[in-house]
Amino acid sequence: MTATMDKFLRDGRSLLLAYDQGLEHGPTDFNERNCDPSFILEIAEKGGYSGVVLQKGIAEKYYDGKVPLILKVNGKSNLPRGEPVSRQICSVDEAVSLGASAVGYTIYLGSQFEAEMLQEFGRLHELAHDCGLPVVAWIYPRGAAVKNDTAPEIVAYAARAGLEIGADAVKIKYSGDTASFAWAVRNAGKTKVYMSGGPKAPTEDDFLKQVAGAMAAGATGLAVGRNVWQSQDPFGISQRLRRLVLEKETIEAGEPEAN
Ligand code: FBP
Repeated sequence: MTATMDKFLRDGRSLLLAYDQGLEHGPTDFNERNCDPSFILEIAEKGGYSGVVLQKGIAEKYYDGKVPLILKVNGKSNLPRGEPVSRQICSVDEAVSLGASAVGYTIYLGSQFEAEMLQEFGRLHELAHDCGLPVVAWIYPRGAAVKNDTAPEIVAYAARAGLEIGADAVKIKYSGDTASFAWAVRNAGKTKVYMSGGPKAPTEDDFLKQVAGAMAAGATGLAVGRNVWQSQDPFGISQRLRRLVLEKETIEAGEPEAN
């Protein structure tokens, strides 16, 4: 069976709000306001997001069905040292019962444990598609073999790997400029490409220029977390992102430092 990202697309574009950082990074990312999952779901709904990304514990206790859910089914903390590996911690059946419209899985391409993650992804892909759920691959080249995870050839490799392994959408880091990101998008073929937000940019305009660069390169959209819910005005920046991504407004694409 095949599965599509259609539920997350509006006129070919999509804006996702990511909130799995509590596991990936810990509460160091949070403040009094954004550590509350209900606040994030409010941003997702009122901000007009196409989807929200949660781990299963948050989905189980807080998800209200107002915005389509991408359930992250693997994850890890940032405490272990050494080569990164992220294993599956939630089944496709659980994702379905939690109301997910897609599942997400992170692969650290280039890690010593790449083979384990690729194999697990293969099985997940089969089971998810059997249930009609699309699969979003977070492909983050990482580990001792990867010197620069935002180098254009590495970002393009991540995009291509997404297509090769059957991802319906791939989430990759920005490569720093429109031309090199366009090459990554080209290599992803029919796999949808989402730019990953990254740590909070020095200014909102810096971030928006980066997003504009990714959209000009042909990306489907953006999967963003910290640049929205760490903002002083999460609803304001959501509105600017919505215009840029979903309403196809154009601003000059800048070339800030890649994250
Ligand atoms: P951000 O916009 O906050 O970077 O979120 C995107 C994301 O992919 C999250 O889904 C994930 O938790 C995080 O980045 C992982 O960041 P990293 O592994 O680069 O520290």
